Amino acid sequence: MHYKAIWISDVHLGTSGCQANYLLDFLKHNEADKFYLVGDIIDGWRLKKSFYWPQSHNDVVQKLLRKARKGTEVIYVPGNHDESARQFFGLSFGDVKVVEEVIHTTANGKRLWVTHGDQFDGVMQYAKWLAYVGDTLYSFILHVNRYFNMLRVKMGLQYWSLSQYLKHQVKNAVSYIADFEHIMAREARLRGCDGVVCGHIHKAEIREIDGLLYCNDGDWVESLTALVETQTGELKIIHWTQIKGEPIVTSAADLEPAIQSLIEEATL
Ligand SMILES: [Mn+2]
Repeated sequence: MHYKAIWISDVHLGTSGCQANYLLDFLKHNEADKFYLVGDIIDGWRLKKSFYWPQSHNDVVQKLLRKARKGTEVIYVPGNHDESARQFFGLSFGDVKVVEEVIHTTANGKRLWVTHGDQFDGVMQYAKWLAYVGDTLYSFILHVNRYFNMLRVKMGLQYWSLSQYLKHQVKNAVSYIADFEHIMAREARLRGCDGVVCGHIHKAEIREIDGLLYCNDGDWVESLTALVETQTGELKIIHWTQIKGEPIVTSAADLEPAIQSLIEEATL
């Protein structure tokens, strides 16, 4: 599919929670005039603690750079987990532009403010240590989630996010998300925009808040989602929870080669 624009964020390359193979498949099947990377693409926090960089994560980077070389406008808006990229605002790497924030105008003239969103997250701003503790617990849940889904694949079932399920069960998380969404909408209005596109909280969403359009492109560790703008200016959330043409895996031994061949196919 060829879109006017695609937004993805919270890929967290460099962590075992990152669902790189699903993202590779998404990148292979989808093109855009403008491709926005809305932060937390590479997880510098976790890479500092322990180095984890499998081939599939490298392939994601290569695939994005290749898109940029072949004429897609790739715009990188760093987040808090890749905040070290924030020193490069205004610069370009390969053909990828690094910016603090950017305004996207849709086909029907709507102005959308594009930013990661952590700057407006109360927990992040006032207690960084709390965010770190949360991060460790969160990594653990993602770890469980990954094995859980490997089992589901083996049983021929579709991807299902344990961490998203747990989050939705927690009342505090719900009010936290609602607060965040309202703050982002308010900030977009202050900037004279019609809406906002952000990431950060790993919850894909398109909805109107106080007359403003709130869009969140989700993530690639839990929900496997992207936000897209169609040629007619319609905004949609794409859930990429199946790897297309994925062979039916019958035993654990088959799993590795299956994924390997998928990667090879994706990097051609
Ligand atoms: Mn973030």
